[in-house]
Amino acid sequence: MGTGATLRTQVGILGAGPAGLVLAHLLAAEGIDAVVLERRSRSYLESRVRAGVLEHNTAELLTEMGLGDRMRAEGMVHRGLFLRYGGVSHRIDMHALTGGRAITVYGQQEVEKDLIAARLAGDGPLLFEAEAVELSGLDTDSPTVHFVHEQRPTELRCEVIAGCDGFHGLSRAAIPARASRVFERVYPFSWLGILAQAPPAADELVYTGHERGFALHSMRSKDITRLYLQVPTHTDIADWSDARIWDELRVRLAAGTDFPLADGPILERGVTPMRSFVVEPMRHGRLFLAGDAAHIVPPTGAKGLNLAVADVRRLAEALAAFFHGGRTALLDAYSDACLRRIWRVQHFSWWMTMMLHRLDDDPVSRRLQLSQLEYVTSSPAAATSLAENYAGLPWD
Ligand code: FAS
Ligand code: PHB
Repeated sequence: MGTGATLRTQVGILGAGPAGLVLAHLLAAEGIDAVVLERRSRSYLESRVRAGVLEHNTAELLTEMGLGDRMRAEGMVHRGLFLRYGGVSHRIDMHALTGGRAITVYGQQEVEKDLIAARLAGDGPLLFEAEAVELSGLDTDSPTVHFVHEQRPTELRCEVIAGCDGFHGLSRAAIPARASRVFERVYPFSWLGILAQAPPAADELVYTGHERGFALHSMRSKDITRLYLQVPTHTDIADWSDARIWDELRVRLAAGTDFPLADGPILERGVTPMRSFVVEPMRHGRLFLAGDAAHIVPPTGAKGLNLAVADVRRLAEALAAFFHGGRTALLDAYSDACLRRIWRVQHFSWWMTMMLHRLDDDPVSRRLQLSQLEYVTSSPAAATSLAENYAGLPWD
């Protein structure tokens, strides 16, 4: 790397997504210095439409961090969700089945706006359009992030690097292949997602397992609906006209008097591939991975963002013990402790995906899915299992 400026901090954080920014805020509350490097612009992060569901734990943590005001004002607390099949919606009463836990529907871009505003208001440095290009010294106590900002090569000398740079980031690749193991399952379908200027057809989320395929009705406000369709892998969004999207949604969601799906202008659309992915361990020397940099779940369980927050809550606690007392036990236990929750969430996301998506043309598969849907919507024990995982199991 060329010799540019050199910055110094305690923790270098790659990525200003939910993982990086929640970590930065938690560290600031502990008086630990961090610099956040983000390759994209602020406007990109604040407009990128992605996750929409905050687990009970995540909403509580944002509130505890003092970042929950707008979420409480504009987000929608949902105490239940629907599974819809055979043209009938069956409600899972999450709140009753979990002793009072619920989800909050609040778009990821809104969470990003709140986190970015808090960081810029005084928590510490957040550099946009600053791309990390190399990590060095990971096996020393003074690793370095080499990055480019405003066309200038710069070095960030730190004591710890947090790889919060997502699935396509740099940090996971900085771990030598011999020192890590990847677990991956790519599903033979994707999700076509739209954001529509149309009032939601129901007060809560509706997941459907139609014989033509999966569909999901979610929302962002009383005027904005978020909808998803299972489509074949490598689907080209250009092949799906507005009319085709709405027609397929109406069929799969069995739109009708009890589910008046209203169409409207499509404000945003995209196709997201579906995979389960985990890298083990989530640490290499002084580099710690968190969030999508370490794992990807199929979005059927609405877990991606929430799992990222669970990782960094644990990492922040471990870094506080390290910087305030030189204790390394929590850092040494970080990866295994995160992976226990990650695999629980991977299983739940896989389970929801298998129950609700068209898997193949085998009629046995369909009968097994219908039997499972009938069991989950009629057995309190089965419904409780779905409810406690969907609302988010308590953090340990
Ligand atoms: P993120 O990917 O959010 O953030 C990583 C950041 O690092 C990015 O801003 C990136 O620009 C930056 N970065 C990367 N490389 C860098 C480098 N070299 N230098 C500096 N910065 C770098 N989850 C759900 O729960 N529900 C959903 O419906 C859902 N939909 C999704 C749709 C799409 C298209 C995608 C891609 C993901 C979706 N997810 C969903 C998952 C998503 O919400 C993630 O779980 C969540 O963003 C994870 O947060 P982070 O780990 O912070 O990673
Ligand atoms: C969303 O509202 O974007 C959403 C909701 C539930 C999911 C995935 C995405 O499982």
